[in-house]
Amino acid sequence: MNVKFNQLSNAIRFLSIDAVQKANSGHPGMPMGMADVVTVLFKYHLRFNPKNPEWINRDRFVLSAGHGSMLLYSLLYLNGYKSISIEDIKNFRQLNSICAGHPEYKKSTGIETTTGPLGQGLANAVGMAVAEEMFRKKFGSEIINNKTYVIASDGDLMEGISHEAMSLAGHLKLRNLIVFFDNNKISIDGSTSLSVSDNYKKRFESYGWSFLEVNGHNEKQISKAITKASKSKKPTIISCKTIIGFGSPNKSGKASSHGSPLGDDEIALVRKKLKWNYTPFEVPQEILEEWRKIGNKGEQLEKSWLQIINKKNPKIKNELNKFKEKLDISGLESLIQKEKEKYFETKPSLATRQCSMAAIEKISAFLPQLIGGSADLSGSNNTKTNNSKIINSKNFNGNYIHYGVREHGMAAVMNGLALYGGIIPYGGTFLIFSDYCKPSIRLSALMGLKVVYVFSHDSIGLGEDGPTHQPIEQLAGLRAIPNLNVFRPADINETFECWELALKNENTPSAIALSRQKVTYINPKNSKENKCEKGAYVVNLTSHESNVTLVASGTEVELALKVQEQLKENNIHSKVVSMPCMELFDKQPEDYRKDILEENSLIITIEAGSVMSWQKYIKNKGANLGINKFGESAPYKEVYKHFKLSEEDITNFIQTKLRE
Ligand SMILES: Cc1ncc(C[n+]2csc(CCOP(=O)(O)OP(=O)(O)O)c2C)c(N)n1
Ligand SMILES: [Mg+2]
Repeated sequence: MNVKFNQLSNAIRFLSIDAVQKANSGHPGMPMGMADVVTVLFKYHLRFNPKNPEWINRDRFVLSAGHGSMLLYSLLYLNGYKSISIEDIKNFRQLNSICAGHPEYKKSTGIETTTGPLGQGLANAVGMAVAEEMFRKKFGSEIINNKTYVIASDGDLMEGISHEAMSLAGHLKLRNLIVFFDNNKISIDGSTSLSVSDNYKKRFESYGWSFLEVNGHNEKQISKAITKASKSKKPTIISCKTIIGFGSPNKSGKASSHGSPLGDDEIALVRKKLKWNYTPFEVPQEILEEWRKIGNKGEQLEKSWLQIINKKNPKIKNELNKFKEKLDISGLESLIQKEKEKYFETKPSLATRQCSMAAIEKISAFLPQLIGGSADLSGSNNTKTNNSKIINSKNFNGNYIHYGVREHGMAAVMNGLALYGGIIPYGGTFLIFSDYCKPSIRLSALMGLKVVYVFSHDSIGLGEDGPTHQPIEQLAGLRAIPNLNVFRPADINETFECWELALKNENTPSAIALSRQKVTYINPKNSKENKCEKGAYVVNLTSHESNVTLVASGTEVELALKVQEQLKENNIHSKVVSMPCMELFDKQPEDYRKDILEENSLIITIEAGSVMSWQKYIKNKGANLGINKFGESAPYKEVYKHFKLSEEDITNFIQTKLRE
């Protein structure tokens, strides 16, 4: 039997329909509508090798419209990826199935990123395309020349993040980025005419993209457009006019096919209409074989690529292999120790954002994989150092990206950079605007990516810019995200240590909160160990008999030390604990935690922000000192006084407490 094009695409349609029906939940409409487009892509254009999903020069395929996850799972199964069997597809949306409701990134599976929150995949793809440009520059275009393909839905393009990321992609002229817009004009509430009147052609052309339009069910048109896009010097969006739920007599073209099973009766009608006379989950041998032939081409593709490397530059293989492994950061510890020793002598008083710049400058000289940037606050976040070389559309041989005022885009692009491999991205903005990055930070954490968020201006200590810029609830909010380490170092010593930990943590992103205002050097002992590693440690105690424990983070550690002195003058002995990272502290064995926060001590926590994340640490009569309302615009010392966070206020508070 000669397998026809539509039999290949119908295999995707019916696997999707059947899996959604069996799970009794999911989204059949999108895979049914886009099956033809992806069949053309995989059959004729995509360079991938199911036997080696980690092939560095593979084309990336990002399903930004993650609700259509069955489209991706069907493709991976049909092409012969080991990660997904027919049994997995039958277990769609069940506990522990790789075929989760929305695609969840897992190395070596063919699932390139986690998608579902609309717009994220699209912006991740921009990061992947930037990474490709960088490595193409580094290794040459015969060795790195992969494309990044994305499927984006109406919803993806309505999201704000799509504007940020597409604009940046146009600015950087990412010519290997090709987006398929599933232009089915349907979203959940019904026709997109309810809510959007954008002229997509004009929108994308104004960003500096090529815009093409095809009938998304016409094999030749789709293929021609992809060929054209591949030759473009700009990123390309191919608007594919498709019918959601294609093939369903009663539900195609309607929102009702978007997110619910079609139902047995309707499925029977689709089978009839598309002439698919097979049982659920059955893919006839010839059709499966035809698909597998497509997948099997990948082995040869990778072999030919290896031959080019052998001919051109066999030594490069070692470097390319590194992409698959953990990044080599041996030597980081001794570098940081040396710096700490130096600062122990000079004991500089610097804002921790300046300390962070010193750390980045040192580390980036030694770790070229560190790729920085800022959302238009380079000078304030201190993310740009003397070692920073700007990346732009004419030169990708750099290590610093000016993301523009696009915090959300920046965060998602960083995820894409990390996903490509071989890069540790860091990017800065004010802590207050971590809220503008939040959905992507959450995905860094969910995917377990090594991404470092540099958040300066971390409290009311920024002063006159006032409550719009003074973070209150941001630290608590970040700490509430699972698998994110939130660091708030107290001086240069801690800042270097926190950077070291951020770079060592393989599967956990980090947010480093940094001060605008100066802090004094607090490290009493010249110790080789990384004191921040356990999340909290004792900085100073005035007596072993102390009955007050002051626990603080960042700039408030210095404040706690001053309070400690005043208490001592009043014959009250205390212990000051610096807690730069709650997440690491909470993971310590009970003995350590009890040693730091003794049961019968009066525990007072101090942080110039919401007390929410500190409440778990107080025992007995203890108290959480912080700020649970919006800040004030004034010189920062006055703002501290206003919120009763001056040393006098805190000392008085503790004395009163002790008398209770
Ligand atoms: C950020 C975000 N907001 C809302 C949703 C819920 N949601 C899932 S799909 C969708 C829109 C569906 O329309 P479209 O993107 O055009 O997909 P189609 O129905 O055409 O497949 C929405 C609102 C989401 N997944 N992510
Ligand atoms: Mg749609």
